[in-house]
Amino acid sequence: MTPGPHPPRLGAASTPAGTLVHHRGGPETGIVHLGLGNFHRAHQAVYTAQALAHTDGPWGILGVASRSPAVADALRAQDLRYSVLEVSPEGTRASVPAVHTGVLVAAQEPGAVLDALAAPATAIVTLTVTEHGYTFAPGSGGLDLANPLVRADLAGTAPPRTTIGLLARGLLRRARTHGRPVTVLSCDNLVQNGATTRRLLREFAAELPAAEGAELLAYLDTAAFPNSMVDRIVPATTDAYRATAARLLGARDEVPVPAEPFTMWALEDRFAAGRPAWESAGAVFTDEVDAYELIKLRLLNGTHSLLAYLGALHGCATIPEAIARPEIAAAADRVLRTEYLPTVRVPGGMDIERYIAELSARWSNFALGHKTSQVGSDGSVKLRQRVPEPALAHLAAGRMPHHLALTLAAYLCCIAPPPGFDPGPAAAAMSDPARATLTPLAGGSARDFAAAVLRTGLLGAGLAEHTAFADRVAELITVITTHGPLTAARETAEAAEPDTRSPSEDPVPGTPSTTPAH
Ligand code: CS2
Repeated sequence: MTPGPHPPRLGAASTPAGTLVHHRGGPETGIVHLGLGNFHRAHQAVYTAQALAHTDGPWGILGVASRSPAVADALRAQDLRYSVLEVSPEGTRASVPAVHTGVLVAAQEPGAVLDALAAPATAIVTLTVTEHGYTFAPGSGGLDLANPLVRADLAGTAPPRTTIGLLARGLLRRARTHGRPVTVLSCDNLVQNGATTRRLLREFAAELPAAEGAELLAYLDTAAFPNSMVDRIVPATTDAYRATAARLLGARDEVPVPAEPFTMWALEDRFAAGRPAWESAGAVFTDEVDAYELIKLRLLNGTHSLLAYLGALHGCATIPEAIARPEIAAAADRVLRTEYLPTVRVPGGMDIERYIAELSARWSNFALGHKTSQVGSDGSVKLRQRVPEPALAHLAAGRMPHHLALTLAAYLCCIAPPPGFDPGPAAAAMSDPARATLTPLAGGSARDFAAAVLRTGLLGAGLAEHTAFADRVAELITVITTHGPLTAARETAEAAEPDTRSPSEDPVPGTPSTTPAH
């Protein structure tokens, strides 16, 4: 479609019919979603729209942005419409899920958000608030009771500002008004995301005054917290994507969401009050979510982190640029196959070789141009989910996980560069809540730096005891800062054992063995 010089704003009247995923206007609201970012709008919203196209139901989504009003304002100006741009080397296609029934900004309208969470018609509360949004205490994985925002939410004298506080207060209100059960479905990249959300809410309840805490705990026992694995690479929107949306829609969309064609969702079928027919949109309901989760968190996300940090240090703005460097591609392949793969179990029916082949193709999507700075951001919370357990498993088996050490070394060179080392613009553009804590540690020798970082508990407690691992991280920091990331990648490959065994012949003790692909 060719837009005129001034295409109209996208809205109900200007949405090209062929782009609508489903055609039923205004489904009732059954889902309240916290986190109105791009990932939700290209993943769960699309599955829900497709499910509605297949089977009608009260599954409209009320989308809640945390603080920034930008997306909510744009959606309000567009009759809650936006486009998903599926970007591949073959071209781009646009679709309009049209599944949202309202939008709110929690920081501006906390009362309305609490009302929505407590509404009897709300059957599911979904979350995409990023790893950072769960207010974990650094290192421990528990709720950060030292965080002033968490403390304020516990005091309850002002409207809640953290996700856990908001959820706790909303669920408490449910308990007090009608007590109907609800499902809380985390769609973030956390190990056991459902169980983790439940645990954090229980920790919050335990800090409340006794009667209130008991009331919340009793209600939580009636709620469901299925675990889920979510997967779709979704970059940030740029003006170039806005121009593409205008070209494809003949209408101006201020908040289009670019996404790769691949999409995957595996979840436990434990819902307290019904759910959309997401399976009709390709979601996999399975009892093996744990296995899917670890495969995703390690093979995809863990390797992604290494690509982002090495790539950024080499001056690559995007992941496809990074993986086009043979040294970086080789490091990614080695960390994936020899250090992550032996620590996961492949669920029945999953073709792991195909999954791995797809990963390389997905990372090489130049048309999508996923930024290294985006993947590299919030590493202090992301790496905790990806690196320590596999590293500890290898160390316990008497093997040095050289490429996991390289991941950490490259991360540190990006976020807390040793004095005199310039990691480049992509690294500088990475945001990370731990920058302020880590930067002062980088002043001394690389050895002291790596050991001090592990002692912060950033990667959990276990790794700090492994001085050999800290020393390996330190050596690689030195190689990166003196000879660059490509030399570090080459040296890591040389130091690592040759990649001759199949992981199924040599599982890491204590982890389930990799079963052959089906
Ligand atoms: C990425 C993920 O930013 C990151 O850390 O690894 O956002 C990744 O793109 C998604 O999990 C893909 O599903």
